[in-house]
Amino acid sequence: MTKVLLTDLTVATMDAAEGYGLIENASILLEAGRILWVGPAGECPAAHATAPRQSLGGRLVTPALIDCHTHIVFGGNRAREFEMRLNGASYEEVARAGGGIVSTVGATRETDEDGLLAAALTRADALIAEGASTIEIKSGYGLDRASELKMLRVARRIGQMRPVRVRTTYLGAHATPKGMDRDAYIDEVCIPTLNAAHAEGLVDAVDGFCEGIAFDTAQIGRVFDRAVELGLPVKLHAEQLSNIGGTKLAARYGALSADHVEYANDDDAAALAASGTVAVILPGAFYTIRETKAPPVAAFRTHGVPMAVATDWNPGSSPLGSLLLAMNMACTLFRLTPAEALAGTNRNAARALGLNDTGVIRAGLRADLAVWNVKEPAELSYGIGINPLHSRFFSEEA
Ligand code: DI6
Ligand code: FE
Repeated sequence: MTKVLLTDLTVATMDAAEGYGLIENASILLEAGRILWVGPAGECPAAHATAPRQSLGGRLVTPALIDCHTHIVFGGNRAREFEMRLNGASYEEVARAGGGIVSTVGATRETDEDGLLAAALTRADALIAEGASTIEIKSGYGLDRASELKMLRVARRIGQMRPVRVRTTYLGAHATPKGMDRDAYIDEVCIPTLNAAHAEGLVDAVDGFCEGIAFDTAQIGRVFDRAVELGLPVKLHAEQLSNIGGTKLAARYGALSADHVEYANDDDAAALAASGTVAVILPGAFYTIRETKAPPVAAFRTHGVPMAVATDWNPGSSPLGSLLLAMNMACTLFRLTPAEALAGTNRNAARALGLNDTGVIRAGLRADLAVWNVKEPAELSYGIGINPLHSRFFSEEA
């Protein structure tokens, strides 16, 4: 990309500890996929004044959005199960009909790589259409070596086929395959599969589901120990349905993020603050499972825990394909401010993925920008089911 001076815009740089870092009548100079300069139009250095200009017609520019927690590679869907439950079926009846996470594992194992890719691309496209430049994608519906590797390969291919950066997360410790013992699964399948996936260069981070219905802290700890040996960062689904110590475990391992965290307490928030771990808020799952315990947002603020917001897009607990709607829900359900919700889908989402070159508009960082047909940043969280994206700039640079 040659030099271009974006003019006639308002920018929310998000390059501030609080608020939007708003500059009205701003200009942004881009070159070769990088931000060269940003500031008030009147202060643009003379050396840049001759660069080709592109007027943005008074629109708002923010960092491009980042969905830092998704499970968008999966086979089938669970609409039937949703319908059965609303027609009065009990949990047992749904399970007997093959519902729940095992049904997605079955469908994911049965679908070949191209089939999984075609479905996942439509989901990635929906996120891109709302201004996303970076998407995290987890495995975790394969639960055997071949199927977990297949999911991660599909995730990598999305990043090659679309103008979007994909960060892959190995979530082998998501559930136990039918008929297998949890400890045996962790030691004989999950960890060996992590080794294989890492050897193929398919893993950017390692995640787990720490919950009574999934894995305890000792089991997750064994997976994390291997991640540390491989030099991979960790993150954790923690305290979603109960408090069993996942958040403190994540903090002990210096995790990039602890996700869900509805049942986290004040001590957990202090631990996250001390380890610099991001709390990822996932209102789509809270809404879908009709949870009533909200995450401890006030404690996160008091202790200075950075908060991110993501879709958790998955076929079971969060079939939510809109990051803008996740922002709205974070505000309405959890009382995040619109500035916190926006930081949650750019600056803090980048941090939850260990990325320090995107998520903020600052000289030297990637030219990942979203241009919106709105006047003020609060409109992005305020609308429900409205997509005001005008255009997007994506830094192709490796
Ligand atoms: N937490 C969740 O809410 C989902 N996974 C997880 O770790 C549930 C996934 C599913 O039901 O398919
Ligand atoms: Fe999740």
